[in-house]
Amino acid sequence: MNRDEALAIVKKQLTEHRYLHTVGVMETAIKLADKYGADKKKAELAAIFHDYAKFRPKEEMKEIIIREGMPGDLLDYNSELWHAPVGAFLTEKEAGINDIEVLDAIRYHTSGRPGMTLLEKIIYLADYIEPGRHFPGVDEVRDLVQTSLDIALIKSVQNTIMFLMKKGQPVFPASFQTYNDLVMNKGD
Ligand code: DGI
Ligand code: FE
Ligand code: FE
Repeated sequence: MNRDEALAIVKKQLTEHRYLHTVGVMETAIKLADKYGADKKKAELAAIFHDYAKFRPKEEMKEIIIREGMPGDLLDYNSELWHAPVGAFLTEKEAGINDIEVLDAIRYHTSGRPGMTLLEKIIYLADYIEPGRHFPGVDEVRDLVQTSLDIALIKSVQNTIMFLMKKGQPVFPASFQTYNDLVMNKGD
């Protein structure tokens, strides 16, 4: 599937604002793939579809999570987490994309996971730093990504967890596991 076909499919699923975010993630992901030696076409496709399920009704997402045997603890946490695994499922089912690397990058774009692949790291970070993002700490991560993908990723996962904790919100265990895995394996 080429870029324009993919963009046309997701455009129908998204608001204008979320579509512009998606284009920002796509452009950022391609640049990161180029810089860090990942497959640029896979980065492009994963970025385009990463928020595919963002506006599905909660009941539909819940039903898919149960029916498809996705991790049960997802339902105990913020429903904002659901669009990532459900998005991977629907991207395969509705758009016919079956590249597991692309689908996993969509699946883990919100929480991350221990042992993230290069492509998963790129999509997580591109989602965090695309030009339309404006929140405290984003410029620091934009700077860090110029020198180290992993250091930038640790910072972004840390910021996300700290943001949730400051608001007194629960943190999904996979987010903590991602953080621990990155910090314990960063190799210095
Ligand atoms: O879909 P986007 O807005 O582009 O970004 P995203 O997929 O990273 O989703 C961010 C949302 O997910 C945000 O509202 C915070 C929430 N979130 C991310 N990690 C966790 C989380 N919520 C909980 N409860 N726990 C997490 O670990
Ligand atoms: Fe998302
Ligand atoms: Fe996003």
